[in-house]
Amino acid sequence: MRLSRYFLPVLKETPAEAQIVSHRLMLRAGMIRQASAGIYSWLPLGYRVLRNIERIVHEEQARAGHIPLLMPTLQSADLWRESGRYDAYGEEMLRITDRNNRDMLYGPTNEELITDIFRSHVTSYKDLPLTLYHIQWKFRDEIRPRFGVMRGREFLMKDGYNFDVSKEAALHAYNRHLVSYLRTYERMGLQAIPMRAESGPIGGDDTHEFLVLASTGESGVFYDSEVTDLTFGDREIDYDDVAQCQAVLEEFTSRYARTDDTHDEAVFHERVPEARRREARGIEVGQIFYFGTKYSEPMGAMVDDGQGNRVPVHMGSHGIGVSRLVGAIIEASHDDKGIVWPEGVTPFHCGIVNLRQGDGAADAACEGLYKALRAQGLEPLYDDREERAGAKFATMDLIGLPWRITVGPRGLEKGVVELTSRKSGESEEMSPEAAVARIAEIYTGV
Ligand code: 5CA
Repeated sequence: MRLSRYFLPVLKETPAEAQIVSHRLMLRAGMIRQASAGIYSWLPLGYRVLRNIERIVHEEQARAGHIPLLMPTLQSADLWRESGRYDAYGEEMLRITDRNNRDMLYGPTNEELITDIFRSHVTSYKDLPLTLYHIQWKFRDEIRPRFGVMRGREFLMKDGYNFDVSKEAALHAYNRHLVSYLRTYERMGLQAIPMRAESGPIGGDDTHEFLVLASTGESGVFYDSEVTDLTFGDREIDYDDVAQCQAVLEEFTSRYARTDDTHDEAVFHERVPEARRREARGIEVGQIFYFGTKYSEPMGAMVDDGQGNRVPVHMGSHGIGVSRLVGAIIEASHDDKGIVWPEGVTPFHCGIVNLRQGDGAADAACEGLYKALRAQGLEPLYDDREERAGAKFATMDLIGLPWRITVGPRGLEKGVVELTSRKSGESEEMSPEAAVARIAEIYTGV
């Protein structure tokens, strides 16, 4: 993309309404624009990051054997009356009446709708196990929408639902989700720690939240510092292997790590030596639940269990805060100049800064780099504007592309351009061909 033809409305001033750094940077970098309280338009740069997060989520769900579909945002109130949640959900639910006076709602979550799909089509244990998921907008009329996309009213969520014949099988689905989430967040450059949590309006006893440690997080967390040493890495997982998934769950959840809802000071002191006790704040970027037959029983989602009985299916639901993640990644990765995107989610793979737009050699070198990078399947952002070098650098630093190639007449006389890491700030001179090769190599396997 050439910046002169792009739509990147960066702000010079720091917006006064934004209280936390990710919100400020998202506004300044022209990623989002508030449409009304807690509701945002995703401008082109922000939309690219959102799509990258979705892509990683889809890829990791496919790896775990989960099947994508798409349910609507608007739902019929009648389904929610069947589960008993229509009245119970309270003020957070946006209730709508259509022209025929039918009660509708903008879905805050989809347990009822997916259970209705399931019960209409599946009747036998032979069709199980089954996990269906979608990535769709949700609406929760939060009392205090704040921090930009972190606590929105309209927000994008990946929500998945498993259907299993027994509790045992459903707990494997729970473990499988935990494992696949660890991999998903790591690909986004995040450490998200599974912590024992409260299930709230979704229900059930087994639940973990995934938290990214950040001082601006809305959740209080208490944990054994050893949990921060764990990494998932590129281990091979067979998602059908019950013992392997269970072992990963145990590895990542056996140490004390709880949100303030479930924290127990006495247990914390008993289980964790003082030097390893940590109290901090975290951003909840996902949550997994096992709630058994809470929805299948009242809604009649039954299967033949192979022994002549019709039994309600065991279910769980599993969510990832897709739009919240954009903010969470920025909270975890920025400096005083702007965003520092992890390679997995960056909106463009690298920037090209032309220090002397209009200079024949500099223009030709930039064009050459631009084409060569694209030929490698990479998307560079080429700053081809007639701007001062300082302004171009400031924009690149603000929008946080992990790599920048700087091209100027002086370097070109020596046959070199400069490759700079946004994270370390270190630069290296090399030929344009070497810069392209280096960037292509960096993104192999990301
Ligand atoms: N049905 C279940 C799992 S699919 C569910 O709704 N879970 S949830 O309530 O925990 O939401 C899943 C994730 O969505 C949360 O972990 C959080 O990351 C994100 N989320 C929840 N509320 C908001 C909000 N108001 N703004 C942005 N993201 C949110």
